[in-house]
Amino acid sequence: MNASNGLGDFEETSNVGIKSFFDSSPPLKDAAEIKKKTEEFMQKNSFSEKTRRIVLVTSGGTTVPLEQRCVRYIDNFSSGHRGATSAEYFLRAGYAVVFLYREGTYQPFCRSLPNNPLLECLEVTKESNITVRPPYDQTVKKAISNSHVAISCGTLLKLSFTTIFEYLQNLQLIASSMSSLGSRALFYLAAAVSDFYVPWESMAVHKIQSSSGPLDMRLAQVPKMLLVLRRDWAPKAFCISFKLETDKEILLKKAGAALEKYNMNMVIANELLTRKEEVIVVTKAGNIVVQRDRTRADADVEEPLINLIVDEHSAACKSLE
Ligand code: 9Z3
Repeated sequence: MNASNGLGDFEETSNVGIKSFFDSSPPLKDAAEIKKKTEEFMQKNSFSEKTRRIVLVTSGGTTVPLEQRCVRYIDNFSSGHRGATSAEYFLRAGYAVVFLYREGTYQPFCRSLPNNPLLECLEVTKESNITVRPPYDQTVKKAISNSHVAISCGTLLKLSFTTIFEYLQNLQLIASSMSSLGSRALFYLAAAVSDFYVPWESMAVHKIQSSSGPLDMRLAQVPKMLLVLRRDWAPKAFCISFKLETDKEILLKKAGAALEKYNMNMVIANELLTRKEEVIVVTKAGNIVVQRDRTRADADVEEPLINLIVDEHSAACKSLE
């Protein structure tokens, strides 16, 4: 549902549109618990022995339910690979990471596990013990220990979403608790966010019946939250958004327009088919092409990308000191 994000499209960015989006959204389940966890995480990484920079990495696509008791929904393409990989490199660079991910998508440190790790990696021995089956033993050990270390040290907080309502409510909540961090906060918004949705109050409660004939449905525009994020929720933070297109011709034009319009520090432009090979970092100072190291089969484009971002974020923090 990102396809119609045309440059000239009408976009609902007024405070009224944003307020009415949140007022009419179904309440976020466990909001109090999420707020508590997020605030504890900010505290821990701000006032413990080591003050860290903190990044929110969003990952995966949002869904748009068509029924309140949802049987059908519209989805946004994103496997979560970009977000999960980037989270790993941010952790390596010493950041504390809030990983806001779509339920069921890739997780940090688990990218090289097979699709069904429980059944494919484990086996039951003759003595009825469970062991890791070769050749997965090293991969599984590394995934478990890296992930457990990051969570138990308090440098990785994982929160999940499925719908556009959950995603935006989480974003607002996390951004508000990151606003006190000033320039130490970094937003890396790689999630693929729906542009259109069915407002909760106009949504069918029960499963839509096919016997009623062809479905005619009007979708409302999701208010653009990047402006409010920048202006109200976390004005001093370093903000990076992504622009995904399938047509190379319009990609850079649209990324440049988003940079200006939402006053982002960077927009990362990527094309669907080449997104794991190359991205273009669009900034006010110019564009930088970032490619993965093709001499190494397992090299990620996120490795040079996160190095570049960390340098730029450091420079921005210094200039504000
Ligand atoms: C991206 O462009 C991500 O890089 C991908 C990553 C979704 C392509 P995967 O998860 O893919 O590794 O499979 N994310 C942002 C896409 C998006 O919805 N951007 C909006 C837009 O293009 C702006 S928020 O209008």
